[in-house]
Amino acid sequence: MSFSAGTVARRLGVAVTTLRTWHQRYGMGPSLHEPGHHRRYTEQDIQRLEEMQRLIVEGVAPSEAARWARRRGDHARLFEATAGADTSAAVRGLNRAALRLDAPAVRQRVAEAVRELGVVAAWDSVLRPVLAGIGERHAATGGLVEVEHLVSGCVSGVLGAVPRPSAGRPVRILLACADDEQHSLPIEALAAALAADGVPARSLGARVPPSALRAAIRRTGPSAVLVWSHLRVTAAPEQLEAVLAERNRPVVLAAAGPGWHRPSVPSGVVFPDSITEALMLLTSALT
Ligand code: B12
Repeated sequence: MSFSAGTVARRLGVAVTTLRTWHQRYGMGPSLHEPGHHRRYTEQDIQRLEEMQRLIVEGVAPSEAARWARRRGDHARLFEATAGADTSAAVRGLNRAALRLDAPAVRQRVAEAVRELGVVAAWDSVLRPVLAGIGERHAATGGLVEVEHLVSGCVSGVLGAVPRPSAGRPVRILLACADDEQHSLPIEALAAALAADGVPARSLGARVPPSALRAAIRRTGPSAVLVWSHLRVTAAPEQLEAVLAERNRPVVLAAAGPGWHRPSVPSGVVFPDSITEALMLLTSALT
């Protein structure tokens, strides 16, 4: 199936001239070319454009939105390739080791998943399901706190052991948990995934008071900052407002995690929903 510029413009609700601009300026044009005919858009081209449009609405600059939308397509293809792998055995194995409180086996299983799938796929298809399962059972029974603690420690250890890019390179990404927020594993996974892509990041870990976040921003001048909040109570929007008010504010400020109440968050902040989206958003600020 392929589509004309007119059809695509109608579907997106933009003018055909806007589509042309996106093509000429940002390389977001139709990819299907038959000799003697106008180029036509494929379904994939349209998805990229929709993604770009969504980001522009969120306040991302068009050039960055285009770059991100293109890379998202590449990541999606990569993800489909790894998603074919059956990870249910890895999830079951890790769960069993966790319930036995067998730390060496837990560490080994986590390390195996990271080695075989890479950080992002290991997080999304093995570690996250196991953690979420533990969380659900804890919510239902009040138990398993010991399992949660043991697994968290092992996952932290393995993610922290993913080799970091060599020292001496400028570090332009800053990751932090919100004030009083103890759920740091998602930003640990993110730091490890960035490292695996060769991108250094500075992580302040759990429970970062707003004054400390601002001090770190002043001293290191990051291009991109991500603040994680898992809980509603730790998601005070003032901590983001303070970052935006900095003279040297970052190009990208991301609020990640289910704690944030989006309508209360100041505009100019973006909301990545997944580790893949966070990776692309943060690295888009570096170019
Ligand atoms: C591990 C864990 C802990 C560890 C954290 C260790 C650490 N270093 O991170 C410890 C033991 C410290 C802990 C403490 C507490 N915890 Co806790 N914890 C968890 C657990 C099991 C996993 C957390 C995690 O890493 N989640 C990440 C993944 C696994 O979550 P997910 O839902 O799949 O993720 C979604 C998004 O967040 C997003 N996403 C996932 N990863 C990433 C990465 C990036 C970069 C991005 C952008 C998006 C993204 O995609 C998913 C789809 O939306 C969760 C269960 C859960 N479902 O999250 C409970 C959970 C978050 N904890 C909970 C609670 C209540 C607490 C405590 C208050 C308990 C207590 N009474 O002390 C304290 C909180 C203290 C505080 N002030 O922060 C509740 C929160 C309920 C709520 N919404 O209010 C949960 C949901 C468990 C439950 N069902 O009851 N916890």
